[in-house]
Amino acid sequence: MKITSAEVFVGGPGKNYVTLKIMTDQGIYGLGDATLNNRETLPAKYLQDYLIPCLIGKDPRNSEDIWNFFYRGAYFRRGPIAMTAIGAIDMALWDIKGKIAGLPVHQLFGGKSREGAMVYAHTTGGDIEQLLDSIAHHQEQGYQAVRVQCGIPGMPKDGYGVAGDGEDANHFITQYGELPKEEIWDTDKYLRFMPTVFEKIRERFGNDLKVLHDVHHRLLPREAAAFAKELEQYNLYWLEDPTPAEDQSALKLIRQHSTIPIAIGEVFNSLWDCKQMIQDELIDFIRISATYAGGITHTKRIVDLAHIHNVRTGFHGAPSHSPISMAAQGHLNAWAPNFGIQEYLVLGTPECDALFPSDHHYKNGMFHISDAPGLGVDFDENQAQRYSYERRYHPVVRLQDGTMWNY
Ligand code: KDG
Ligand code: MG
Repeated sequence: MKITSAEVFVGGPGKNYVTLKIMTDQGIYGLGDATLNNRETLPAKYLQDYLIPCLIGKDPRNSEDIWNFFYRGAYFRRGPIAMTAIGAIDMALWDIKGKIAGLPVHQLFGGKSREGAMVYAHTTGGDIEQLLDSIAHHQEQGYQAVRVQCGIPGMPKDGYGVAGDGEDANHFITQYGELPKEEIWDTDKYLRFMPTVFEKIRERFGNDLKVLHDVHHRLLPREAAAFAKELEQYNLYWLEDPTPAEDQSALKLIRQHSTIPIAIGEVFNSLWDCKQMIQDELIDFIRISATYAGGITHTKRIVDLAHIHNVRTGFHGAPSHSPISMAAQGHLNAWAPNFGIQEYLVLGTPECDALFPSDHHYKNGMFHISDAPGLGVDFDENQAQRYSYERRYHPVVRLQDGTMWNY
């Protein structure tokens, strides 16, 4: 069996999905996702200019060797662009493998450990009342777990994770401006206000609701340690990215002062970015994604290491991941003995479903993976003709005096 060609498509309904299609001489094809949010053309170009020419003529069943050919074979290896591009190839090869076997991909690495995978949604409010309404609305839709982000009094209301009036909670992730929007951040106001939000949530919803919160890399280690200690009483499911992810030693200070579960890793691209924090058991949930961390082969390797160190999965699932990588993660979630939770924002607009037909579905707070062979997601090239690339940026963050801060 040989790979005969591969093509990259960029575009989608309101998003710049980067979709790879690998064709074989036996008519079977595989699909992968290389959507590096707000830098989408770069993995597309990396695939087209460097990786696809080497793929032609290779046996697609040798996914491990092909992964290492691209990883070890690149002298300047790792980084988000390369790992996202390699990841798309890897997903497509697992898709082909499953289709050859006539089996859904999770069967190829051990079958199902559970029927449905618990997911969490994003809830948001410009103030506490709006946030409580948003949580109640998601509970009605069956969610048992919600991420909560709230506007902070005295700070502009459109900060990270907070939808403006009448905006969808998912809007902020992908619908950014044509040039970076500037947000203002005030650590003291945030630290004073957020505990009151969790107090109100527990008063209104009790202790069963799983409550998650994303600090989005904004705090210094000492601030994060004090915040984590103060929040312990509200029994959070996790505190995400309390400090910038590249400083792994910062987590030690948080661990010394608090038992709050820590989730980190959505910006990581390889095992080497998180190996130390997993082995030292400085985190409770690993947030990598199949999209940004080299596809199924490499993500599974991270999950296996995490398993022996009591770290559970909590894969990144912002709406910038296409249904292809959400399916790749869905198969890992169905199998992983150390599954924790999956971030999932219902992507299912009619346009998105038409572009990526599949039988995977959300029901009552759970994601259910279908038994279709391979990844179980298709790609309609006729629909794809409707879309093209539109440049978008993440916002940037400044302190009130103008100093640049972490987005
Ligand atoms: O591309 C960046 C977004 O995916 C990120 O800001 C979303 O932090 C995020 C999350 O937890 O979903
Ligand atoms: Mg996050």
